[in-house]
Amino acid sequence: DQYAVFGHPIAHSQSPFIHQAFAGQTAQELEYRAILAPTDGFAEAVRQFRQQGGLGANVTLPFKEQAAALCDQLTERARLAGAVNTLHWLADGSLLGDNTDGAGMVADLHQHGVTLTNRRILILGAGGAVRGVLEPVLACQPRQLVIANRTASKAEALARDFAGLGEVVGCGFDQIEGAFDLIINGTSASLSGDLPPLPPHCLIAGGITYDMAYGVNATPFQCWGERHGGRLNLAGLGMLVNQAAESFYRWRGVRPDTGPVHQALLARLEEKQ
Ligand code: SKM
Repeated sequence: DQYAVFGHPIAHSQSPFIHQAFAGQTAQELEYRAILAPTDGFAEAVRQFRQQGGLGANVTLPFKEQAAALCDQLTERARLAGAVNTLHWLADGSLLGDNTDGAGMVADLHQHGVTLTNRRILILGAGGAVRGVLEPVLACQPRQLVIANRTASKAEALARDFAGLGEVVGCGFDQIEGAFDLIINGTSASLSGDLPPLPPHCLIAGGITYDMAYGVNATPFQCWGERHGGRLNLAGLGMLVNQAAESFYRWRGVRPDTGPVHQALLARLEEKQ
């Protein structure tokens, strides 16, 4: 049985390692490979993969929106995300699109004992990564979700799109008010070390920070959390493993144990460094 991840670039992807580990653990016979699709040839690459017997695939940057357009049906969370990271060909040959990124992040937080219900949450950024996780976050019913972005109007527009799902407001970085139980970084700035400007007391004492990005070492946003009294300052490697587990479950009907795979992945990244 054949699965793959499509992206451009794709060499950095840990998905083949993660899914092969899941397959070994659950005794599923499958192959999972990384496919570099040309930037203007995503649909064609997917068509070829299907023709060669592909049953499902993950999709990463920059193809998630194009993947959504390719599907016959979308899950509600993928429709709201406007993006698909999981393709699944159903028995009738139709293509279902799902987005497991937000569920993966929420599962990672839950595994660390962090619940979102009734919390005041700040999310930084208003791009595709943030849009992709809003439905699962709001499904946990936080007390309030504030989306902050350099360009306030983009955050406000995103907040309006999700207003039906809970208490959501958008604002600029300079308009952040009060303190939050949890701050999630969904800007890509973190990787370049360029953190969004945050007011000094926006994290409650003993609060939680979560960087959707990951690296071998602590990300600049994790370091920010440590400096500002964060009790737990997580990065996105757990999200990566958990979104993969959600995809794997959709394809195979089996829930892998993410803990040992997360550990193995950490060891692998450290070794590569
Ligand atoms: O949404 C995930 C995607 O499923 C796989 C991935 C990767 O392989 O790096 C990253 C995220 O975009």
